[in-house]
Amino acid sequence: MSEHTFIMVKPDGVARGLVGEVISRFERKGLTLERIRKLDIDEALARRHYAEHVDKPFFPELLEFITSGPVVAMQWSGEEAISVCRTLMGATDPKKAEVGTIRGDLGLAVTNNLVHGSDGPESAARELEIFFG
Ligand code: D4T
Repeated sequence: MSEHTFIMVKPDGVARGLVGEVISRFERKGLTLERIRKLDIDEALARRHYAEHVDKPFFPELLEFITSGPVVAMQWSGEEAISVCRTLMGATDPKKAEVGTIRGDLGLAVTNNLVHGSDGPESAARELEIFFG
């Protein structure tokens, strides 16, 4: 079943010049890039996007990181795009992510873990609405 998902290259990925690398991996998989925009996330937007994490102990660090520089927000589509993108991204902690995944190949720290991808249809719809309206 074709799905839409929300993917974001986080500030570390943008700062390191890895936007093209991330896009290339999704494109080579056969997914379709439908929308893309570069923006700065302010505190209000961060609290909205990470609503489920605002009370977690790591939120202050996550907030500082995600507002530290521009991000690249994208809408991708394709067959089972949500889980396919999560697989290509790898585990949340890049130290544990498998080699061959974006985080496994390119990342080390759990806060600056390069990319975000929606974890289900509801979060995909919610996040696409937040970033693209
Ligand atoms: P995102 O949402 O960025 O795609 O990450 P995941 O879906 O893979 O992981 P998550 O929701 O559990 O975590 C959201 C975000 O918080 C950062 N984080 C997470 C952190 O800084 N410290 C932590 O201990 C955890 C668990 C990384 C991703």
